[in-house]
Amino acid sequence: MRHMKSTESTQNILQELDTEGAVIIDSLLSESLIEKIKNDLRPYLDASPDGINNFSGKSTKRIGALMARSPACRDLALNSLINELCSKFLEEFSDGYQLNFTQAIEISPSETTQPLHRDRGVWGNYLSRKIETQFSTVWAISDFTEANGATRIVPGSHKWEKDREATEKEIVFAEMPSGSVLLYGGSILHGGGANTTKSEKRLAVLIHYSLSWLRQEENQYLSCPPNIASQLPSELRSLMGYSLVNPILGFFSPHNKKGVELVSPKHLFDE
Ligand SMILES: O=C(O)CCC(=O)C(=O)O
Ligand SMILES: [Fe+2]
Repeated sequence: MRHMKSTESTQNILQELDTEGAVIIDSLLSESLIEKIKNDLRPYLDASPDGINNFSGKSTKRIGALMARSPACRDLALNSLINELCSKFLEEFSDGYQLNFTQAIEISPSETTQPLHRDRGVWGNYLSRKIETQFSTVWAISDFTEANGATRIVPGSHKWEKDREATEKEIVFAEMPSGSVLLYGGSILHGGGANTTKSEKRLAVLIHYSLSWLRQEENQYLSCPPNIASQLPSELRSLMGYSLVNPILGFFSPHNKKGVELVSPKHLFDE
C-alpha cells in the first residue's frame, strides 16, 4: 500500500487511487483531535453489542449516526483535503456528492477476517461499473497493524471482472499510524482484518461519500434529525442532504408556510 503525505498534490493522490484503487495519507489528525474522537465514541461503543455474523463481526462493535453523536467526527467529515479529493474523484458522475455513511468500528481480539467485498454492492448490480459510486475514507483512530485488524485491500481489483476472486498473495494490509486515513472507491475488494493480538483493539471511523443522486446507505435525516442538524455548520448539513441538488432534487414543502412550495431543505434553518 502506498503511503502519501498530506502535502502531496491532489493530482498525484488521485492518480494513485486510479491505478491501485486505494491509498493512505499519513498523519492528518492532531493528537488532541484523536483524543476527542475517542472520548466522543467511548460511551456509545461501550453500550453497543458485538455484531451477529462474520460480516458485521462477532468480536466487533459498530456504531453509526456519528454526525449527531460526535462533534469531533464532524471535523473528519468536513476535512478540506478529503473534500477536495472527493469532489474531484466523483465530479465526472454527478453534480455533487453527499455524506453516505458514518460508522465507528472497533475490532477486538479473536475477531476473524471480514469477507472481501465491494461497498458499491449496497446498490445492487444495476449501475454500470463505469460509474464510480463513492469515495470512502477509513480514519485510523488507533494504530492499524496486520495483527490488530488493519483493513485488507486487494490493489487493482477495482478494475477486475466482477467474479474474479483474490488469492491470499494479492491481499495487502492498510497498516498505518493513528491519525492517518485510507482512501478507496466503491469497486475495490476489501474487508476488515482479523485481530490476532491478546489485548489490542483496532478503532476506525469510516466516513463515506456518494454521488448526490444515489440513495444514502445510512439515512442521514433519521440519524441526524432537523433539531440536531440545526446546531451544525451549514456546510455539514448540506453534505448530509439538507440541501438541493441542481436544480430540484431533494426539495420539500414546508408545513405552515403559505405560498412556499418545492424549496430547499435549507428553509428549515432559515437559510
Ligand atoms: O473495518 C474495516 O477495516 C472495514 C470495514 C468494511 O469494509 C465494511 O464494513 O464495509
Ligand atoms: Fe466495506
